[in-house]
Amino acid sequence: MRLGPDSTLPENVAQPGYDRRAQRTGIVHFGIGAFHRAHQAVYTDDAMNAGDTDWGIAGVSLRSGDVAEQMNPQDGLYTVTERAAAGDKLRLIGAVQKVIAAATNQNTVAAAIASADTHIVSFTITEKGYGRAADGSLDGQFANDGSVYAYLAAGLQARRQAHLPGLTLLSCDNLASNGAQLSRLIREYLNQHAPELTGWFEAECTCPSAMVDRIVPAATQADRDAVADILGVRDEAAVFTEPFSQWVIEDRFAGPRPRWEVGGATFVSDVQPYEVAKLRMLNGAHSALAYLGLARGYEFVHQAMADAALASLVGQLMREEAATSFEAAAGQDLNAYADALVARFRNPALNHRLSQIAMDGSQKIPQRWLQTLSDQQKRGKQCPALIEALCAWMMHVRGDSHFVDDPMRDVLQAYWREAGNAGISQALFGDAGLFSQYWQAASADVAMIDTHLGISQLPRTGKA
Ligand code: CS2
Repeated sequence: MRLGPDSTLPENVAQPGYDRRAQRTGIVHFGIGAFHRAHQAVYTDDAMNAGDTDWGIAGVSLRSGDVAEQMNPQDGLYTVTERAAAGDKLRLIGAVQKVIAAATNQNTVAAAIASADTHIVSFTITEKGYGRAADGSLDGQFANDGSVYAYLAAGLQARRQAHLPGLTLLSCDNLASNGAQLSRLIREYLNQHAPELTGWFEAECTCPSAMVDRIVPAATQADRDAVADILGVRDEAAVFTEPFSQWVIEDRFAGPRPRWEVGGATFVSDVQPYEVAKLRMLNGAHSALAYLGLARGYEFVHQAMADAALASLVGQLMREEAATSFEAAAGQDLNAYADALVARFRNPALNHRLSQIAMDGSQKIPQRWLQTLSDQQKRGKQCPALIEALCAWMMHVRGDSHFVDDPMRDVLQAYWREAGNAGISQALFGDAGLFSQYWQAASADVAMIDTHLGISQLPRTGKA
């Protein structure tokens, strides 16, 4: 039996306290993966439990129909399991109403965006989903019919024609200044494909930035089996996460919004210090653990953290390199933040795979590492921990003995082949290097990279 509105669940599983059928759809969300279901949808559920109405979520899945198949037969219902050493806590979430598989339902997506009930379109489409070229502008090839921008433009066009007000377009991905980036990319898309909409978009829509945080390891079959044992029905859309959750949102909405603050979200005029702290400290440490940990044969984050050498490197990366690279907000205690991150990484109940974090490194390291390196370079400070992590990433993408999951894999491996071991640091981070717009390595950095890569011990021809 599948989970559904008629399922009778055990008493210790918290359930929506509102009438789901009486809710209109107020939010269209692109990228309805595990992260959204464990984060923004929970805050929305909290707001609805507190009495807010008409913030039901229509999820859009861009890549495959899998999520639609997981969620629609369950009427959008799913459970969130919070995992801590002390045990698991389950909760049923009712905020998601349906999932639209975009590829086969293009008009339905546009109609959802153009509905008078919709006020917010939000996004968790991962770093690569934004289709940014190396310089941050819109990658022309990406802006095809199946991109998020094409769906958005069709929906906005219909909205404008119906004389409906604009929307809040809310990025919830781990990009620096995610709202500003989204706004720039949409504008570029519209300029090229629907120039008549650009003025309306600029006048009527807003793109607030947001810092989102919750660790959500990908669910396994064993996780879902364990939940079925507890629930007595199968939940194919179940998500598993940590107790911690944070959401800091720039208070710049084009229209109404749910009271997400009921669930602990905070609204601020400037998200940047929170976003930068999170990207450079949490995500920066995560990526370091991923590449260094995988190279040492670990599988999960908590295992890598149990390695004293790695824990110490991550401490140095967060406290001495990342935390000192930017101006904290008033009252933002970065040392306490680092302490809390260490405790979260050590959560033994959360099997967070290093390989999940290692994915798409080319899209992640600019905002997680390279911007720190660049800011510290301006202060004349070296970052040995980050350099060590960077080397582990370079070796990782060379992919000698494993599959590399990264949209730039072929480019990066061609760089390795062409530049060879002796030239790779320059090719990637030198003058005109592939990533030089984020950070250009000084000669001392290049020397450090070469030492770490053990250039003299490596075959000088690189990968065949
Ligand atoms: C992780 C993030 O997969 C990754 O790259 O660093 O998904 C991380 O778990 C979240 O940003 C935590 O909020």
